[in-house]
Amino acid sequence: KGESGLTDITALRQQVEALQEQVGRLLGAFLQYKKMELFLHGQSVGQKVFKTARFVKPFQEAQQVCAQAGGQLPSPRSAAENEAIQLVEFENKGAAFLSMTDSQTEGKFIYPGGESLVYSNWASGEPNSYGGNEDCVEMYTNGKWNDRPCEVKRLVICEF
Ligand code: 293
Ligand code: CA
Repeated sequence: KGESGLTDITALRQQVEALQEQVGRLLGAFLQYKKMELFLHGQSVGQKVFKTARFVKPFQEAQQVCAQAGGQLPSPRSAAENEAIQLVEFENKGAAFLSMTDSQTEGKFIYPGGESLVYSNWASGEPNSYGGNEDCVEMYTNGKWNDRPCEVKRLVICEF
């Protein structure tokens, strides 16, 4: 009995070693894919990844593009996240839509889930609801935000 117990431990040791090797190879392959995915059109910050579709769309269609891909439009909740989005814009030469709108209550911008903003980076004088029809938000390539009509076409960046 004592002997078969030792055999069991030896077998388990070998299985653990084999698993460690598999996890190591998996991690290597994962890091390779991560590099490839973020190359040129993506940025990762904390747990979030921002990636551009490299085309422009009006807000509603942009929203659908990101949802279809299993993501959502960018909701920068810190200066670091805002800067990551700005970098993606820089590489793709254009202002992008953010996720937030004040469609529900004029002047009160909220995230898609309904939560109030925890971070903002409005350009000076914004949001000004210019012309009375600016319920969406674009991020200029300098990182500052401006409310804009949802009908204009802006670079699609998704948050994953
Ligand atoms: C007005 C005044 C400009 C400002 C612009 C944007 C439009 O034209 O200074 O840049 O509105 O707020 O969304
Ligand atoms: Ca504006």
